[in-house]
Amino acid sequence: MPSKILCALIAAMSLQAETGYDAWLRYAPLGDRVQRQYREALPGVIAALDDSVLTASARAELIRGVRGMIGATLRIESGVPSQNAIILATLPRLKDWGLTANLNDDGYWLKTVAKNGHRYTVVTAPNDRGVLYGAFALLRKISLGEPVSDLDQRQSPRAPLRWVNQWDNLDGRIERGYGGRSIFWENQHARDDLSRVSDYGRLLASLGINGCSINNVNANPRILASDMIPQVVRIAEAMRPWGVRVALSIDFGSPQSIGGLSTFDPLDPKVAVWWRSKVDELYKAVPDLGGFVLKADSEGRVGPSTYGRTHADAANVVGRALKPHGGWIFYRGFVYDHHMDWNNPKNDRARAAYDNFKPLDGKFDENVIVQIKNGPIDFQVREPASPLFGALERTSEAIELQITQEYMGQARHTVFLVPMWKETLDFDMHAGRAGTPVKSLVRGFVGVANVGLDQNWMGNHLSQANLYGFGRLAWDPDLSSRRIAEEWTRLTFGDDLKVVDTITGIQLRSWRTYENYTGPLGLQTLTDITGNHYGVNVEASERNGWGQWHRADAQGVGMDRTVATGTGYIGQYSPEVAKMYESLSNCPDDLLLFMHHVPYTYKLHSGKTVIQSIYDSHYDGAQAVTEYVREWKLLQGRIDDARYREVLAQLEYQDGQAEVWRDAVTNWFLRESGIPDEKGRVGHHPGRIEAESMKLDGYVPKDVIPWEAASGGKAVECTAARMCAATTRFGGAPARYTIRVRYFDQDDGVSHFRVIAAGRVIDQWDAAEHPPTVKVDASSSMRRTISGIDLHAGDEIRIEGMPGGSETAALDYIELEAER
Ligand code: GCV
Repeated sequence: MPSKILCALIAAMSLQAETGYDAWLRYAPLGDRVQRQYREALPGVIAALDDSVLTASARAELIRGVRGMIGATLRIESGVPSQNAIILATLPRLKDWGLTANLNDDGYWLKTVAKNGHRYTVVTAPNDRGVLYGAFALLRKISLGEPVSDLDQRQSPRAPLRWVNQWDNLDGRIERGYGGRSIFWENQHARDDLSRVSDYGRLLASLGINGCSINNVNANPRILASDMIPQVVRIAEAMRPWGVRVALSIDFGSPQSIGGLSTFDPLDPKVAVWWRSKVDELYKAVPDLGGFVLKADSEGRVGPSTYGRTHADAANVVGRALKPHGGWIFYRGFVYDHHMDWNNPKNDRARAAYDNFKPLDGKFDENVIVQIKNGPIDFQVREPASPLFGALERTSEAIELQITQEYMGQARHTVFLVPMWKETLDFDMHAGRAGTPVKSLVRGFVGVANVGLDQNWMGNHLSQANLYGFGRLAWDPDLSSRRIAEEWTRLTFGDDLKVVDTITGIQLRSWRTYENYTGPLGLQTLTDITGNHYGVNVEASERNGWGQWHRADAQGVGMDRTVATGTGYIGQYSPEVAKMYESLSNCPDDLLLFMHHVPYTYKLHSGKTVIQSIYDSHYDGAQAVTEYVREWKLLQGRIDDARYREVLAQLEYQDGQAEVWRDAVTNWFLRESGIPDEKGRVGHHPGRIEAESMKLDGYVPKDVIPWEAASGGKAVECTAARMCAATTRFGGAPARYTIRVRYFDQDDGVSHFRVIAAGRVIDQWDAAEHPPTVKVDASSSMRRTISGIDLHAGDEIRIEGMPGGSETAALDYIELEAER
């Protein structure tokens, strides 16, 4: 076949619809020339010298990857082939090859070895898990077009414990999961079909992740019931070929609730015996169980405080049961009082982790890991590094990062979190000496992943980059954000330079963008914190016990956490760090309002006042998302159409949501501060016609709560069981216009909308999305864009809404913009 035709065929094949299921392990065919080069560089034979399930997985993966990318089928041989070959073997198995390497467990060595006149591509490691990781690394090299003919690459993971947590409930729902229902559980049982679990294990192994807890940290005690153990066994079997140790989240009250004891006091010998026998029972069935994750005395979970005992008492009684089996207990540092008195200016949730755990430093057993969220609050859009990282000197620590985007747009917004995580990992805690970045202090990395049954695992193609990025950082926290973003993009969408540049560019800007339109300057995500953690609700954090206060009032904004006049939180850092945050003049703008309460007129290092900076960043953030849409559209035809369209729809939706955030937050601060936007944008929306000011037929005005969630604080609702209409007469200059209709689409029905201009139906659609709300609020606010409409003075514009289910076809406004 002529090579041109072949190339075209390959190009067409690689543009076939993709679901995202294979994520970064697509092994898409490489170009013809590259395939030829790899066929020459790679042996055609493969041999696994260890008799191990993991090595068998490594071999199968290499065969699969090489076939996919290069179109060659590796031949399996046993023993050392007397021809060029890929050899998979642990280092002890290669004793007489003269190969020695100083590698940590799970590390690997890719080495080209000339021996007996043959060339061997050796994938070796201290343990079989490392061999598996080496196989994935070799495949990654090929996918990225790197040379493989003369290999000598040694890699060791920085931290031995690299786990993901899944917050899956036994009924199949996932707390804060945005990619569908649980791959593990349904109806209180492990799913019959666990093939997704095995495929998840493969994704995790490709990143070097070696542990996965399979149920919610808000744990159902039943997970430890004897009849659940066979279910856990099945899940562990599905993960085992990928070297992923399964772990369980446990409830601290279990000795009582399922053990039948009268107590769960950690110092009661009966309780210790119960934990030992339960753990023995589990390990008999799952000998490689990773251990437990424990959330105690937090957000309503029971804990040692019931008996006046400490977190160390609690962690150690469980840890001692796990110890003989090599199991770990990850004890969560996320302990705080969610009934704090908000009137007391000295109260501060940010202090809680340090206040609870610092006094216990040195009292935890060796197999206890205190699992600390990256920041002191709760996965907000920007937080400083938790002071606890620098404070525990004689206790093992893990950093907990949230891959699932709870406060980060819930996979409906593209937010690449690696740059944020790196800021924490690289932050020097000055823990006794300079040069102690968080990444050097932790023994473990934990990512709350919450993948689900959706074909693309996460609910948004671009969100997969966060799982990838977490795994890569857990392996090597020195990797740059750009490198990770580029790698992921090339593996996931191919090598087209325009595609790589565009997607990498969007990803790298996306955290700052999201911060700009949600909560800049350390305000934290200004979302509905007592509700869905998604849509905007500026005051939801105030006047309640949850402690995510920003303390905005008419004069100023921010939490005073200084030692001098505030909560004293800053004093939990080492003196060097505290010095930076304590003084207004040294505190970085990005965290100013997290650390200080200042007047709106306070001048930032940027030269802007706080209020103007809030206005500007919201406009910048929303504008940046509009730009993503423009850039993404230029990729049409360069990636498969299915993912092109799905991501486009997601970005267009995000664009509309960013506008809601922009308007809501800026209007809220305008009303509160009374200080106008010096650029005249806030509160002025030329071309916008509020639905409540239109001629209404059946529609009735409604106050939206919170008021900032709707333009002018109001919407109109169709509460009659018939079609309603809102009509206006066009009074502008005749031209071609884009009409944007801002309406509401809740998750409790399907309304139908029709737009008629000058007597012609110009658009109609069903409001059938599933946003995380049944209310008319910011989370259900949607935007429909209709372009190319010629309007003349006096033309009637009419929006018709037909309610469906409990949905009321609510409307906020229309906006007309002349096209250029
Ligand atoms: C699993 C936040 C989340 C909760 C989560 C908790 C935790 O508060 O909103 O859903 O509970 O963190 O990390 O334990």
